Amino acid sequence: MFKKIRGVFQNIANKIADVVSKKELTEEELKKVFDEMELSLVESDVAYEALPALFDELKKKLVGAKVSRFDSSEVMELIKEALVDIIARVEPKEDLVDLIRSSGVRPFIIVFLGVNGVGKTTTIAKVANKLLKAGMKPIIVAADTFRAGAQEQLALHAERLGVPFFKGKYGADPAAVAKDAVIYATKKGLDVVLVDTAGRMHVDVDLVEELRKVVRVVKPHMRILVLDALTGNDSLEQLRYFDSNVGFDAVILTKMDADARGGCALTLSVLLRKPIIYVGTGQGYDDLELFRAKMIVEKILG
Ligand SMILES: Nc1nc2c(ncn2[C@@H]2O[C@H](COP(=O)(O)OP(=O)(O)OP(=O)(O)O)[C@@H](O)[C@H]2O)c(=O)[nH]1
Ligand SMILES: [Mg+2]
Repeated sequence: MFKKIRGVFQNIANKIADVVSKKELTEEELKKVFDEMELSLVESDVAYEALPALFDELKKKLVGAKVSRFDSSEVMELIKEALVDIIARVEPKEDLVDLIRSSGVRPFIIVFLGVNGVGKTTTIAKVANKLLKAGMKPIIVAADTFRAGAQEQLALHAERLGVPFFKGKYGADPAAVAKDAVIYATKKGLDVVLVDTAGRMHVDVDLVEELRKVVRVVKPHMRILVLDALTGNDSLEQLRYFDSNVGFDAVILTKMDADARGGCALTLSVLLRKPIIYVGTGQGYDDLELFRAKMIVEKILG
């Protein structure tokens, strides 16, 4: 995991350690090293437009740092601190479970959004598992009434977890299905409604209308955009597309366990203005971790 970006930062640390063997690091020296490494960073999925903010944060920690016999492991520690500061910008204030509990809202409605294949359905199962463990009663709703197999996949997760499952007929209006599910959940005294939506392509105009309608009709308390770490810079496009067309409140970043490059979390930390609440770290129900800057940096830099 993250071999690529780890190598890049190690390289930066080595180069810096060379430059500052006897004096403190200047901004010009840091800039030179950073410029040399720009391409490698971009190849590790750090978006080009995220580079200035990354440089600024490194500058704060490294320029003027005076360490006798500056060695690369010390530089690495400073780089770690800089990355923690950047990534902490998108840390959630509290765990989703606590947020739901303290909201006092019942049922708390969450709509999951995202392009096809990013891991929405799997993530919903993981969130349901988390809620169950916290003693809450979730219901899973299939508002993807279009794709063959979408409902079955969700139904199977619900059955395995022992969570109620709600679906409409194939081809039914997803917004109506979601609304019915909310009415059902209210009657049954359930705590959280988890609505799965159709993926397809993010340039699909009909889908956007469909998602907007779901949001308009069920008025979710939270809209979670699911992004896939493996899609690298495409995830930036996805979040901008969803931001301007549907809107979202928080992100879950999936497939961190399978990500060899590692820059996606860093890019999102710089450019996202919403919290990343969890990261997906595998295919099992327990493979959903709270997003914490220190933990992410440990994963990235080892
Ligand atoms: N390694 C790994 N695989 C994951 C993770 N999350 C999801 N997956 C896998 O990614 C694939 C797609 O996941 P789905 O949950 O079906 O994705 P989706 O967004 O619901 O897809 P559509 O319904 O087609 O839009 C599945 O094989 C999942 O097991 C994760 O955190 N790590
Ligand atoms: Mg799905």
